[in-house]
Amino acid sequence: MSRLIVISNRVSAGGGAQGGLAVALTAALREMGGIWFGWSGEVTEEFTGHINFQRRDGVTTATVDLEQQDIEEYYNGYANRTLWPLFHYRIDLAEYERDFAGGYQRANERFADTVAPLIEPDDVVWVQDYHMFPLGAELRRRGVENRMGFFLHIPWPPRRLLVTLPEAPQLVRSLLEYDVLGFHTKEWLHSFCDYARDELGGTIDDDDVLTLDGRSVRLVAVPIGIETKDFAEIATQERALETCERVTRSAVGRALIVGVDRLDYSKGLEERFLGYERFLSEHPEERKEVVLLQIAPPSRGSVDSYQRIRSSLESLAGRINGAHAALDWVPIRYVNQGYPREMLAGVYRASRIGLVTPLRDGMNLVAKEYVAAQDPEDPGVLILSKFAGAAEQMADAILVNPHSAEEIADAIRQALRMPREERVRRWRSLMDGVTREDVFWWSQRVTDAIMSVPVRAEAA
Ligand code: GDG
Repeated sequence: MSRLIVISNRVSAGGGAQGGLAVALTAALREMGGIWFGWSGEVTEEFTGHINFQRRDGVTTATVDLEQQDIEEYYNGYANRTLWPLFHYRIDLAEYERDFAGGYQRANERFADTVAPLIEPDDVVWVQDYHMFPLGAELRRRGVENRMGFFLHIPWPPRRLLVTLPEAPQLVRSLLEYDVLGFHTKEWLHSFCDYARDELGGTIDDDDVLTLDGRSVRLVAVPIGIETKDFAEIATQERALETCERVTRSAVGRALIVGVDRLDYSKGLEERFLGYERFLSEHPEERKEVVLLQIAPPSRGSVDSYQRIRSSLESLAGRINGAHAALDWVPIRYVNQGYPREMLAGVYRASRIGLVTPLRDGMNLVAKEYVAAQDPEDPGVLILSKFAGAAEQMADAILVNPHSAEEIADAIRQALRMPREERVRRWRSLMDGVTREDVFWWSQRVTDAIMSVPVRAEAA
């Protein structure tokens, strides 16, 4: 029986506060047995490769500490200041530094050195996300012949943008060492194919198998989901209902519009505020009927562009509130902190509109959580960006162009006026999708795809 080796930048801390991805990977690891390997989040004076093993929730985790220079160049540098902006189409923010690229490669070699001895012959290796593109190739170099898959949680950028990355050809070639490459959507998969075909001369057959330099890799589009059943249940339990009531009371009869996003420029928060401002200016009669509650826990505070977005949002919220507030009403409640999942579920349930308008997003799980938390008898309306991966599955949301303040304003008005019957019909169809294609469905489909690849040693 094959064990599963999950490799990702960070390993879940376990416990009850985990997000959907951690829950799904933990479930897959529990079922197959195996190890979850990654960076501990800690810094060490000198890299030793010492592994800290722990057993949590029936899963073995194995973590290593990194040197400060690795953290600066690999994590804060190449991952967060080069790849993240570029893969979210923001070449204006991407920094192309050889030191970052070098540190990224070095950290991946260190991960490979450390994890390779833990991998047994029958194990299936599943690497997660953009921090670890070259890890598969580094493992192959160390003689690992196991079945290996990679899943990308963010978009794959269009070819015309990717060519700005000096290391793109090597990075993409290194991906050929995996057996399976997973993306959330067909769109990201096709962008990958465009690059591999038009820049590198690869060929792609009807089954989405890419062949390049004599190597073949299977491409799959499998959208990640949430732990829908649990989340819907949480939303009806005491802590969530308490929060729901508290937030509803604080809105004193007004319709709540909710946004929940890590404070990140990809999430379109400034554009969202401007769209809401447009709604307030265009519909003065409806102004005092709504409140926007934006929850935005800070992330990656050490990277400059994140500090910039934080101060820009603060001044935007201040300006909008200054221009529109009344004695008994503030249009935007902007909360710069995180809340436990149970409370988030309650906030979603209390909100008449879920406003999810990223400029680019690999998938976007908030959209799915919002749907799962609704009261089936009186559900709210999801307004969703066309440019989130989730839009491919969620056609019954009101889909908007997040760059257009007018479209956001129109969508808010449409949602506020939507009759209950239509809200129920749209929600039912969204909820069916979110239930069918949940996070367990996702991890099963991806692991099945990796397991169906013949083992190299046998194939040879
Ligand atoms: C990446 C991709 C892709 C947010 N605030 C709080 C909180 N959250 C939770 C949400 C949700 C998660 O964080 C955010 O997930 P998203 O999918 O929206 O976005 P990213 O963090 O950018 O994730 C994304 C995802 O990977 C998975 O593949 O969908 O496209 O960018 O679960 O609820 N959770 C708690 N308190 C908060 O205040 N507890």
